[in-house]
Amino acid sequence: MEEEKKDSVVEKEDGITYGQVEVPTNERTIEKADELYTAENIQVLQGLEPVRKRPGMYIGTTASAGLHHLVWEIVDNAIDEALAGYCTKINVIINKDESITVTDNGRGIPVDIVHDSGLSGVETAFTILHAGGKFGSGGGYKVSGGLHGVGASVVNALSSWCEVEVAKEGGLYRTRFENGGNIVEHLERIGDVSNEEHGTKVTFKPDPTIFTETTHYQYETIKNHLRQMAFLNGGVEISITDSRVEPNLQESFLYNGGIREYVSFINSGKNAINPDVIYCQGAEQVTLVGGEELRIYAEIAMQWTDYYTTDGIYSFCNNISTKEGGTHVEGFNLALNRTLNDYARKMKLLSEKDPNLTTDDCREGLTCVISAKHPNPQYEGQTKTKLGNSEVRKIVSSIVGTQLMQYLMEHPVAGKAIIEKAKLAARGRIAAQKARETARKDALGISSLPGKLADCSSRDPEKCELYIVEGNSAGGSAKNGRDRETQAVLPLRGKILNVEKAREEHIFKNVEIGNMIQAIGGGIRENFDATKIRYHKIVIMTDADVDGDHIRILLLTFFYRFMRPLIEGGYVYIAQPPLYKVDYKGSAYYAYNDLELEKLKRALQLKDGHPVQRYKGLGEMNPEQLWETTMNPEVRKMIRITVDDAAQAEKIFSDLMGEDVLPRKQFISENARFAENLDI
Ligand code: TSJ
Repeated sequence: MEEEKKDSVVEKEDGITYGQVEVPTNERTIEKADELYTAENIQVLQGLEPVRKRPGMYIGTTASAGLHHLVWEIVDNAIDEALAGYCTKINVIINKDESITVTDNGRGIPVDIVHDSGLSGVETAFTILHAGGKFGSGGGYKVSGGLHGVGASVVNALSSWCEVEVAKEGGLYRTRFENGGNIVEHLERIGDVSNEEHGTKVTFKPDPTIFTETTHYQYETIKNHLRQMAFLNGGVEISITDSRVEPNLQESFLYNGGIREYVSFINSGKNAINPDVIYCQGAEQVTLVGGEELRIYAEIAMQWTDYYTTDGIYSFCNNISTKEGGTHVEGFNLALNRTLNDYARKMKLLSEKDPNLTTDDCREGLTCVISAKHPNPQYEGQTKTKLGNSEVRKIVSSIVGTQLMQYLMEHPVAGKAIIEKAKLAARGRIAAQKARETARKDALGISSLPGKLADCSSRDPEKCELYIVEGNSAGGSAKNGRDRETQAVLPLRGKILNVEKAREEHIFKNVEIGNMIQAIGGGIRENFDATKIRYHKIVIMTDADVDGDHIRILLLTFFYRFMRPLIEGGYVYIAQPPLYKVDYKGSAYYAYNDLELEKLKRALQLKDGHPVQRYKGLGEMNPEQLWETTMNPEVRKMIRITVDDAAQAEKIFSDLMGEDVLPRKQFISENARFAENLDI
């Protein structure tokens, strides 16, 4: 889905129009004489048509994610102003008509005429592609920036209308664009403001002819993103208001502790090994071959918990999540491993004969946020979310190497606890290795599919579905009611193991878990291979009661920890069995929630007191009913599980599995904050 970002040097065509102004052709943009520009900075004026022609090139998708991407782009610009040191507060409002307003208290976008375009700075930013940075004076560089690093002009191009107000140097200015960025009101001074008042206000309405799938903004999605931005940019207050509901929803995020508070937030509800979050930071000036000076900044916050997982590292570059890691993470791993081993030897916590701790040993239970800011980031990897700049490796490793060692020397109690945790991990690793070997031998012995699995006959994974069903009786109904060609059924007995709380060696001995691993067939953990899975839909089917909720969460946690690509790839679903059945004139009608039941009663004009059956469990349905309501692809409803923010997912799972029951209840009542409803 990701498409490559266009080169910033664009071949110019004849007579390109943008806004309503004709651009002279065959001229390279003249750069300001007092600024040194490299080839990469040379930009050619270009209108907005390419954006409307191929929106996917600029925002990835025109589905819900792309719709939200527009907000991220605008907010990024305000965050840049904050990083430049001129803005402390950003407000985001979802308006009643699903337009979005973003305001900041920065300097205000420049209103002077930009020589190259003949337009005001504001109009230039909003009507010329790749105009970002053109009107910016020297000094701070743009470090923020969405996945594709495009700007206000892209948002404007994809909006049915867009209004900008700037308060600056005593004046209030305003301009308006319509139908994909045409200027309908040029920037004009419309009033006075006090000299202390300054800032930018942008309101845009996404164009429904572009966003054909949905124009509905998700409060939770925007809230989570803004909270993440507030964590990554400590000291900037970011608020969200949802004006679509009465009373309005409003939340505000301000973390003066920045990523330290991010780590605390992720770890809340877990038991900490070191009580304080350890924090390292530093910047380095790098001189490139051409003599260009770059300032690279990195900060790292870390805290160990009594968890057994090694995937608690959340890395970012320029506020963008680097899901595939990269040089900043490599530098961190290197320094972490070296420092903990050096410290452990120095403090005699590891004896001469003990082997070194591995990186995974050091990472067990660790929650860590790594945030780098780089003026010229290079992204690699399958999804272009892997930081590639090699100079970052040394910068991060030197920051962590020095400052972590210093912290440990000054905090010997925490230091000892961390080393003991890593030593425990090493012991567990060796035990797990043995358990795995035994498990492999066992598997070789049987090498067949689990006995309880009623497999489907098709061998085309794309067509095949695996129903994981709570209880043997529901399993029986599902086996008899299913489409034998494409639907397989694996019944589970009772509760499955909580993998969040169990050591790996126990996990591998658990029968139910072994059955699922065998049935799905893609392996686990780092050896998981999504191309080998035997079913492209894994459907969790549990009762609509407390036990069912719990089993569902345990299963999701298992998939999240052991087969994460299954969740990331959108292969996991939750079946939605009906809650009610109404018999009326010889036919059966089903309702999946209370609202539907009310609608149904009205539609059938049922008298009060007409009998309604409330299903207490799947077992109450016979095979035909189960097929008819829950398994038949023509009519069933399923929820597809998605995860787009790893830290958020981590938080959800640890909340869910933690001792505290409240988050679990809340999760269940909200029916999966990270799940999107699909009618399939
Ligand atoms: F994206 C956007 F353009 F729509 C947008 C920009 C949206 C929002 C909500 C804020 C902003 C924005 C831009 N806030 N603050 C600024 N600052 C500048 O553009 C700016 C101001 C002064 C100077 C200067 O050198 O004096 C330079 C810049 C880049």
